[in-house]
Amino acid sequence: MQRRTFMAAAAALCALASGAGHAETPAYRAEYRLSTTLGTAFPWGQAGERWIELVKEKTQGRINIKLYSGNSLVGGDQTREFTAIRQGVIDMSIGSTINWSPQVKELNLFSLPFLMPDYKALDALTQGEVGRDLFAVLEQRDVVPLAWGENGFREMSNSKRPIASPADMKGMKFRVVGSPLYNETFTALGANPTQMSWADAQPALASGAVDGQENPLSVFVGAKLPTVGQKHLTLWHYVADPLIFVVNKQVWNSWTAADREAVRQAALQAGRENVDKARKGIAGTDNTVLKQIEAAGVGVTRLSPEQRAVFVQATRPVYDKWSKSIGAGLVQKAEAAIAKR
Ligand code: X2X
Repeated sequence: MQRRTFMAAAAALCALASGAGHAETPAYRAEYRLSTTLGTAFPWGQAGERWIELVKEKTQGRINIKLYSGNSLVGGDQTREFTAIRQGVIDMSIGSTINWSPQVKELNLFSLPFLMPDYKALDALTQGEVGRDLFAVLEQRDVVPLAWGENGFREMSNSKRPIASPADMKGMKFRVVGSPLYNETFTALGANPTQMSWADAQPALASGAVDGQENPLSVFVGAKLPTVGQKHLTLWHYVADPLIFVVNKQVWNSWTAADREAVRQAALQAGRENVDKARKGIAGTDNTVLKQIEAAGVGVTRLSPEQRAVFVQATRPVYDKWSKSIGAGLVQKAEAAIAKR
């Protein structure tokens, strides 16, 4: 009896030793691929660099990551990024909610026109129950969401004239991003929107094929849009796109628990730093970025509450229609969180 117990225990120990050996030394790849849309001239690309650096440090070099900005792993087509992460073409990403919304309809929440009046409203969503709900949606799609970052509030610029009312946008050609919601918003305002990738947008603006665009001020400045004739800027705060740090689920599962935690902590830290950087010179009392923009000869239009209300009213049917596809429950939860902020 004693002898049998001993033998069984010895066998179990052997199995454990070989099994544990595998668990502790999974096959790590020499390099993992991290996708972003914007490069290191922008807070977004810098967040990628920072995540890479922090992961390397926290895993003592066990996880090495290379940055592929410009969505180069999907030929520059940012609307294909989410699918590529699921398929394992991309291992990790810091992606905009807008770019993933064609596949994850709930992410259109942040693109509902005039849902979020200010940064507190944006934070109430990403840092609260709505943010957790959205992470749960992503978890069901073979990606592991780790942290929030920020592209920012998207302001409107054009080469033709100042815009203070939808009437000023009549017939104007706007480049919009890859969610049909944007086409509908700009159409409701009387403009002529055309959807294209960011890679195509810059030459289109430079050649005058399109008159205007909408992007956060950090992008307006980083991409030097005043040098391609974008001389009129309207601060209307109509939508904001947060960024989300994710890892492909299979890749995630191939790492040890300790390394996963290191990657998560690195994402949370890089995310916090990214939000601060994205708001620098734009939010609160620090308006150095706006001063820089005005110094470059750009006319800045700030909407009065009455002027803003006209835009809100004109886009309300789009808001109502898209609330249904996003999920009425989620939209109501978001509205309640914003009202309470
Ligand atoms: O394409 C854009 O406008 C950009 C860079 O802001 C996004 O990727 C959503």
